[in-house]
Amino acid sequence: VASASAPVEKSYIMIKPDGVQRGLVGEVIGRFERKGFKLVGLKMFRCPRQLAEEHYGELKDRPFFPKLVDYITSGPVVCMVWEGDGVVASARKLIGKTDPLEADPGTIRGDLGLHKGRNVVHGSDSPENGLRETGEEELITEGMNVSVTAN
Ligand code: RTP
Ligand code: MG
Repeated sequence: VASASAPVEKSYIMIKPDGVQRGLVGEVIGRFERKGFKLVGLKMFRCPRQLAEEHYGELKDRPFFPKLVDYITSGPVVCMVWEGDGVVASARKLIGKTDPLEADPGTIRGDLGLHKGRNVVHGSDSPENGLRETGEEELITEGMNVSVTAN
């Protein structure tokens, strides 16, 4: 029996600077909406260097790390939190393999990208990292059932 206080699974999805610059924000959001996950947070911002270094901290010893941080901080990103059972693994499937040339057609990277270092979108790689990357303070989890009919 699941505990009533177990947190709902969340994935942090970030449209990277190349995705924003190329006008792919609507395309990416639309894919997650159509899949049926619940959007509980959304903002556009310029990622500070220190936050980018923390976000990709597991990769800090890799040779491409400085370029990765330069790129993520090079322009605005659109950050989202999507919620639902299985959202982390499903989002990784929707996004596709890291290298867009290897990503299957039908995935975001497979359909929309060319370069490993410009691969349109980030998605959390585990439910634990999903919770770590999303935090709680800016999420909207209530009030989604309001009628859209006026009066
Ligand atoms: P992300 O975290 O951005 O969703 O990407 P990922 O899980 O598919 O891949 P990850 O291993 O976490 O790497 C993070 C980002 O680093 C860049 N990268 N470059 N030159 C290279 O060999 C290389 N490997 C990774 C990619 O932009 C990747 O998305
Ligand atoms: Mg990753």
